[in-house]
Amino acid sequence: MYQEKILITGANGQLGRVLAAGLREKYGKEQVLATDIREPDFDNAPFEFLDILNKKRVTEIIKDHGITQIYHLAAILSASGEWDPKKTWNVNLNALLNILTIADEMDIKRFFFPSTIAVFGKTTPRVNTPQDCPLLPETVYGMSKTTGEFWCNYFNQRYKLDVRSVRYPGIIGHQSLPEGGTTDYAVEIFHAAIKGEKYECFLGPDTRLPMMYIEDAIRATIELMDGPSENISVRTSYNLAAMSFSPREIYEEIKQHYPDFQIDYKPDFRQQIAESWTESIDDSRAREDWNWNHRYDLKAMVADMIKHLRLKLN
Ligand code: AKB
Repeated sequence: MYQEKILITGANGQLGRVLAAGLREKYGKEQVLATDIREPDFDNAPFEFLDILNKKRVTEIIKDHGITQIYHLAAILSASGEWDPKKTWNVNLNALLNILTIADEMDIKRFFFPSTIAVFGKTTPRVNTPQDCPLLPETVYGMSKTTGEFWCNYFNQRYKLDVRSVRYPGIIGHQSLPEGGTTDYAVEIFHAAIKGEKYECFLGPDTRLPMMYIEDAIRATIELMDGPSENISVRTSYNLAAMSFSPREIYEEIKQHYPDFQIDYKPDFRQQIAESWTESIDDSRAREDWNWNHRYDLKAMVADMIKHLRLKLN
């Protein structure tokens, strides 16, 4: 009987660990191989160390485990990417090119590439950003993801590799604290509120960005990968949206649960990155092609985050 065998790279990150759990629920624990450069701290399911720049090891793992689908999540995010731009390019783009090439050579059935709102720049329409629009990213992370989208499209057009991708907004989840991103404040703020601490926000109060609850992000990923190939009309990356809010707006919503919660705004270098992105996204192509629909708005997301984090932190 044919069984999918799934490889996740960068599986210890904010998305990876929740995606691995979701895919294990769907395909069975042994069918999903998590890999990362860091040891996992969360479960004892199949795991291998993998430096994504080690092409030989990537090939061996795919071969040894009989991999049929790849979710290539390994990447350095927008804020930490600026500390070492060349390393970021190497990890985010050169490693992608390697694994796309291997995927094509080894007949991988489906390949997932996570893109991001960081592909947008100051020439992109800021409100209701369309699917097809000018991309002039200002971070090396955004540059690598934009170029990555073009390579994914190229591998699909030229070699018929079934590559699928979404442009994730900032992701909010209770499972872990994200590291190195510009949207990380939207998770950190919950930890401060629940611990009874004042939160110092590294973005200004009115910086609105597209955001999504992790439950929606994981469901979107699995639904996109499940859909029939002929429905997938975008092979660069789909715009994907759920909600948009500013630090002030999420603070006000959290205050409904924690009336004494306090916040200070001390914008740092991440403010400039956030300002180069857009505010809200038109994701109608995803909604038309594979019936994407978000479930969580700001209110529902805040209530669910608090419910889960209260149990975890208290
Ligand atoms: C980041 O802030 O770098 C990421 C992203 C929006 O891709 N969360």
